[in-house]
Amino acid sequence: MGVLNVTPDSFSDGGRNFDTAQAIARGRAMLAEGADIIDIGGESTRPGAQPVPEEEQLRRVLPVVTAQRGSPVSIDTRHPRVMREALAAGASMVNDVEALRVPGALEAVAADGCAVCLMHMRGSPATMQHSPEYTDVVGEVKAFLAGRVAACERAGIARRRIVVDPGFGFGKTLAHNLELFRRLGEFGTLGLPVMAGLSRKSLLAAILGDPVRDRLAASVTAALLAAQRGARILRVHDIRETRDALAVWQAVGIA
Ligand code: HH2
Repeated sequence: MGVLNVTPDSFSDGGRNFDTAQAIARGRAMLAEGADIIDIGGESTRPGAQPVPEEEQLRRVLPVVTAQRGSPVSIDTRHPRVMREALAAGASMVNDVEALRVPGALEAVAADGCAVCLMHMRGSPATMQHSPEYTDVVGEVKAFLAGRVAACERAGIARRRIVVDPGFGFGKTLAHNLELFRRLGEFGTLGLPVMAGLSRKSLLAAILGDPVRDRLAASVTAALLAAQRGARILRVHDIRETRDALAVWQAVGIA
């Protein structure tokens, strides 16, 4: 899954694809590089980010979603109206960092036949990195996701439409992120495909001990390790490099 943030302030590609024509070109380039899905977002959810009004999100994302019609497009939003309008414009997946907890989100997804990614986040982007605490991070994140899957099923969203994501960097310390990463395979017991988003995240900078250093090699390594731990969808900025790493792994095999 290729990340396409049509935002001025996303932590990694903010500003680069804020222009509509630029965003459309980047989406096409990612497909050409081998992305299977383009994940289009109009609101940064980086730590400390403030919400973007729905009207402004729609202005940012709708022309880009419409232009990618015919290719698999996911809309990265927690706002039900943005979900509905992006689905009407041709998106076939909703990727929600709030796991459809905003009132009206379950109904927006249930009314469509789209796929959905339910992600775990503790708190909100504005506050999530203020000393998050867990007694058993893997158990708590899994229980949260299982609860959201049950809520989806009650709302009429079939399990076959659902993907789950532990939400790396969303209300977690480095130790929490590493524990989740090490034990990512345990999410397989939920019986649903797992998505992992580690690309260029600050947890990689923390591992490297350098906040400004390029995170490409670390991101590709993280994607490969996530795939080896069973992740079925990798949410990444660098498509070609990630594809190359996966190709080598797949050619060698897992034996
Ligand atoms: N991470 C980000 C945004 N959406 N969705 C899922 N399912 N999983 C993730 O890990 C995830 C996500 C944050 O990354 P990015 O979109 O690159 O930055 P920003 O939120 O600043 O736009």
